[in-house]
Amino acid sequence: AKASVAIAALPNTEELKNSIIKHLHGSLGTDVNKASPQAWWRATCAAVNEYVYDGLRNTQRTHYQQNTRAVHYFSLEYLMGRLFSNNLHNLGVYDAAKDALAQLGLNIADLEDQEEDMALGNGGLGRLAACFIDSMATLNYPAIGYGIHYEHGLFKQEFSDGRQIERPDSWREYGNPWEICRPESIQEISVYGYVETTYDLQGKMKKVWHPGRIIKGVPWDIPVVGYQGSSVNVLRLWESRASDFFNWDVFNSGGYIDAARQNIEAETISKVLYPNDETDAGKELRLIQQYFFCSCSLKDIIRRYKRANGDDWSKFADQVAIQLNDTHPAVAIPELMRILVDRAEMSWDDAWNICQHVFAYTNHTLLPEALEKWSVRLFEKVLPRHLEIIYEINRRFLVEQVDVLWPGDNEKKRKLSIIEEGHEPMVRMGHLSVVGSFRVNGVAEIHSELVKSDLFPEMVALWPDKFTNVTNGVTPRRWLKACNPRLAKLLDETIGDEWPRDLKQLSKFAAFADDPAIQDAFMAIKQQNKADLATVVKKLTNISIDPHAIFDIQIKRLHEYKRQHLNLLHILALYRRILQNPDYDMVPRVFLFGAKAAPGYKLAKEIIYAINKVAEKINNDKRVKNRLKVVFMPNYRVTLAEKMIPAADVSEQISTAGKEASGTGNMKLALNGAVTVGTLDGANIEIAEEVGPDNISIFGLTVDEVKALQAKGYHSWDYYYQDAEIKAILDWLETDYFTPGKPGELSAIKRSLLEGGDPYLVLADFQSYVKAHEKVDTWYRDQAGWAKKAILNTALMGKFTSDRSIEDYVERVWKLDACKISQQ
Ligand code: DL6
Repeated sequence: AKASVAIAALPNTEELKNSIIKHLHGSLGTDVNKASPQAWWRATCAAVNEYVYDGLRNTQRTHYQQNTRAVHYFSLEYLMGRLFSNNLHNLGVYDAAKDALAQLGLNIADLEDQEEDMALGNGGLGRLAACFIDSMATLNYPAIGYGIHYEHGLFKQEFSDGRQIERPDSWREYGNPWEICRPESIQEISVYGYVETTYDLQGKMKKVWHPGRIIKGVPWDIPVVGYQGSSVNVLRLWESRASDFFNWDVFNSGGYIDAARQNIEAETISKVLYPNDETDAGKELRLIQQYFFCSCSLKDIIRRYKRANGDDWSKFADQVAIQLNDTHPAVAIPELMRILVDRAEMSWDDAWNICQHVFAYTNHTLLPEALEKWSVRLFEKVLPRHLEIIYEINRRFLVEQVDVLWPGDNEKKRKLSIIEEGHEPMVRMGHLSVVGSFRVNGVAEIHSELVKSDLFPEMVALWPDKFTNVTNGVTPRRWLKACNPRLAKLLDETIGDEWPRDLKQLSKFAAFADDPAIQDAFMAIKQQNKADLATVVKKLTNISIDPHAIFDIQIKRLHEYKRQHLNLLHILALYRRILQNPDYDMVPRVFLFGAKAAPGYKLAKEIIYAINKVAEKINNDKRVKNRLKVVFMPNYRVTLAEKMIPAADVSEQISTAGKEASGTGNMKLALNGAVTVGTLDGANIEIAEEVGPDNISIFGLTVDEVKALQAKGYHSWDYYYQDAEIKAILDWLETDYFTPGKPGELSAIKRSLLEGGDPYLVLADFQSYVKAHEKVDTWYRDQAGWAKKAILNTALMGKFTSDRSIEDYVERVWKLDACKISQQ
């Protein structure tokens, strides 16, 4: 019932062909005889944009006419990947475009490869934001994504003798056909300076912030096309520039160099995405990035609100919901307070009442190192007025909330204070986010429980109804329909074509799990996808892999808690068994990795190096007889994920229980028919509930067991001394077997697991993990049985669409109405 099509008429093959040629001539200034693939790609994008813009205009006009309540998604990261095939699929013109291009003598896949990934994010959090904006447009919810228009996205990864090298990512060096600059909506923001306390004639105190610098925010809009053209929403990304006003002054006084320097400083703000874990470097710049995009976005929201509602603020909280994607945009809370109290001259109580009905906060991690804190000193320097506002929010919170529930309890006040005391006092952004929001959610059932029990138990006592869960999801348009067209076609033929917008329909596919014809078709598709991936692997790494082996895939950021080194230890165990027993019987396995390590994260980079060195040895060892292959794919990103996921037999989701908030790769892989080897962590638990114990291989300690083991005292040395296999593998890594002539090159892993205390319990889970893989090996030998498991994984993944996540946010948090778009 919600379906509506924002675009009046979609093109057929002939019309698209004509439009592509028209743009080749009229927009690109070239000709069919000499156009490069890049020019063809741009001309095709321009042809597609004619329809996208039609939908965009209709959507924006309808929202304005109906004065709709909207959600504003504030995120420092959007990991969009490529938009070409996604937009064609969502418009429903992919086949028409493919045919049009074929008639012009072009292969659509070659044009797809012309596009750089839009990698404005690190990993799960940024990719989730990208899936969410797709779903919000598909479900016709009025929504805007706000973020930063980074000049350089996440670094490109290369390997040099197995070591990670980072190269800059200049994704839009030659422009990006999907974005529109909107100079008419430029905003100016202030930083630095000092605060003056003044009094008016009635003796009323007023704070005046005299900023030290003014920066211009230039918005770039990227249309977000909903599936079947439902709505076309906008992702608005801000680029920083020096303010004209400020620059002019300096320039006039003869300071050419100064003016240029100030330009560079202002532009630095949107220059680079911070790879997570780099928080120590450039803290000041990172805080300014956060404030820059929050302030520009709030001003943009207020401008739009005032255009529809004038100066009457009474409906603001009815019209505006703001979702904070982690604490990165938490500074939006004091910024809105500043705008309301200092600029709109509202009373503190009225302003706070608005804030508390506008903001909601999603927590994405429990890892202490990822919970943001900013030094009071830094805040005072960069945002002096905001620090005062945070102090006042905190004072009232401690007096009016904490002291009422726990009178005179200073320990509680110390623990709950937004300001952490100590040698270097800090602003706790998590506390600020909880205090300033009306809803707080975690991203999987278990994670939301841990947010309540371990992270914010006192906040729960203060506001029990504030906390909720929204389990993550992924868009089935990109992560099945577009990336796995063969499986999508089989689904269309067996269960109809409604599943991309109603993923629960997939459950109908379960009825075919025992059907030999569908089993054969499903496995044949997997085989073709694996053969395609083998070609990509050969091209990128020069390693030959056999598509008949089990493809066992671990793709995610590199982090100790995600335990790529546990996977490596298992590979070493298999290799050792093969060397000890030349007839060791196992189904041939290809272990594939894809992961970037934060540039400053030493151990993560050592793990990459070790995997590459072990891979080199195993892949060239004739005695292995192809039972084992190990591949580390360079430069893992969305586009590579789209090639790896459809080809996976086994999905590695092996984090220490309690550490992975949700995971979304786990959902994408299972959706494409991979069987998970996983711990009871994050959304794995909910995946296991959906697919049932016969179709997933669970291992390892549970959250409670992890806590109990750590409470009693975990001694990794015990596992080393008591388990001969563990000891042999770790000792092996210290020799020069994998790095001839250079013993000790791979010893970092052993050191962290023994001297370092093995903080993520790799050794404790090792044998259980080995058994989980033995189970997979046994399962795979029965091909019909395996086909059934794979089919059921796809069929029972309906819960994990991001459409369901968005409906949960709408119901539990945003209270939005869908808006049917009318055509002009
Ligand atoms: O919620 C999206 C994604 C989860 O699926 C991952 O489990 C979680 O690790 C990730 N969290 C982050 C943390 N960043 N910060 N802050 O990326 O979020």
